[in-house]
Amino acid sequence: MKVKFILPALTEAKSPYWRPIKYSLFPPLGLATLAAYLSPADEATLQDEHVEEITLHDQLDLVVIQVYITNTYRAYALADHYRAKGCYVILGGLHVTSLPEEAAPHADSIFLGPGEETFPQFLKDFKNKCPQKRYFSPVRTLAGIPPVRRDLIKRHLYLVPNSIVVTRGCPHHCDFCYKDAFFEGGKGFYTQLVEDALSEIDRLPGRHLYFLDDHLLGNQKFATELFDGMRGMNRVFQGASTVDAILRGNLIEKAADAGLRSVFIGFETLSTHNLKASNKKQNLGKDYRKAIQRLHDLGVMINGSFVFGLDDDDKDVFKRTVDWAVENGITTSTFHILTPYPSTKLFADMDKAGRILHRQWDKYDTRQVVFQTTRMSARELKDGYDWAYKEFYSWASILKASTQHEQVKHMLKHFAYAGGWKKFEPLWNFIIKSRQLTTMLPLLEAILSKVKKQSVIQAEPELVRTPPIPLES
Ligand code: B12
Ligand code: SF4
Repeated sequence: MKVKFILPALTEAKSPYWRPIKYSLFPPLGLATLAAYLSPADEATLQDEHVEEITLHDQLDLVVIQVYITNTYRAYALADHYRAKGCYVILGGLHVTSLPEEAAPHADSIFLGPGEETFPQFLKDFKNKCPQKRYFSPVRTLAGIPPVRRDLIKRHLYLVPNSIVVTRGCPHHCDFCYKDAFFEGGKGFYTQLVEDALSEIDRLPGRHLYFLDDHLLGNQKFATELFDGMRGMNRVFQGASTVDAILRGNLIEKAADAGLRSVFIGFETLSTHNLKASNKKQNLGKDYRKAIQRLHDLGVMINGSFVFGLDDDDKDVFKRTVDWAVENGITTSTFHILTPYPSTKLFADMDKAGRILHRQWDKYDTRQVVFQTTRMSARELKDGYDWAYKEFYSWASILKASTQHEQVKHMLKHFAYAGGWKKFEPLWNFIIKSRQLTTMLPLLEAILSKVKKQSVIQAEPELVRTPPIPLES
């Protein structure tokens, strides 16, 4: 059987905001995960429209398309194209799960939620010529999943070919997050077996890993065993956590020992009212500064995530937030305009209150205002968001934030990392176009080298001037 897996381009990849470096970061891990369920006799290809052109003239038995909110229209167009040619087309992923009725007319079968149970079931049904129209599985486990088909990933097209997920979901329930909608009807947080996760890590070449898990430290027992197992594997890695997990016990020390060098943290807002209103309970009453200090002491850089436009935000929120991030030595920041994804509690509440301005999903990219604001106008929100990015990534701010660290090496790394991410766009474009991305990997690994507490005098000589990889900025 001939099968093609497609990650359609987010429409934005063609807009003036398009940043080649951002879309050449990670390969389509979800699709490579699904491809592992094919039989050895099947012929599989995987195409990621962010980094290559989709071949449209091929004749296939099965076309598997992943739909995110921002690539929805492109995904539907590709699905319609292949169905018109007589190929069997299946659609799944976050947006299909949120709005199955919208997706169904574009597919032969649709899939709700994670695919580890439903996709192999579908393959059996398909081979027996009795595929269902809709698949949903309340069973959620990662025990015994086959190894991700990394052979289908064109590694040379990505800066971070070694992206990995060892858990699914998150233990928390923030109102604006995709998570509860996607995992509805089954477990919302579960992990791989530690041995399987360690084996997958072992199979990955090089040193650098990027864990794309929503909350790598979310299950204390699993994370402890994972980090213990990773000690001595000589890895450097990046991942995401919450403030409370960083403050709890000694897990973060174990993570740093295992090679954690930069962490994505959802601070989201400095307002207690906003935290309460968003059900972001795990941040409530938590000492952000203490968590930051702990990470800095461990030499771990921070990518802070912030949301603008929550109901308690006024026009001063942008300056307040940027000043705070700079003063606290946050290395990179990811700012978002609040975006109500369909099927979230936030969307339901806003829809009920008549605050959803439109349903053009390609504009739901966290850079545009799609809802009725309260304490400032939509224009003020958009301008403030743009200003925050500009201000945070000005050389003056980067310099000021870098000098908040105690160790010289940490200061230099911070400066190189933040500057490299936002200030050398043309250079990145050149590197991507000339297909040289993989040559940057050793530099990335070097910049993520360990900062030792005493290293004020002994800064390691291999410090380089390169790439940062904040997830969503
Ligand atoms: C990596 C990533 C990216 C990467 C690239 C994506 C890639 N190469 O896969 C980059 C950095 C480019 C990116 C960009 C953006 N992203 Co993003 N990203 C992620 C992230 C962190 C991980 C994705 C991943 O690999 N997951 C792990 C794999 C195993 O899971 P999966 O992909 O979901 O696949 C599983 C299932 O969905 C299912 N499945 C998927 N497709 C199909 C198809 C079929 C047929 C079947 C059967 C099953 C199936 O099976 C898989 C195995 O279970 C997710 C968060 C998350 N936890 O998923 C956000 C996430 C997907 N991103 C999101 C958003 C909003 C964005 C941005 C708009 C944000 C921004 N402001 O920058 C931009 C897009 C900008 C634009 N141009 O429009 C949202 C999407 C919300 C939604 N409802 O669609 C998420 C959920 C983050 C969040 N918490 O809100 N992102
Ligand atoms: S902590 Fe992060 S991943 Fe978990 S529910 Fe909240 S926003 Fe989503």
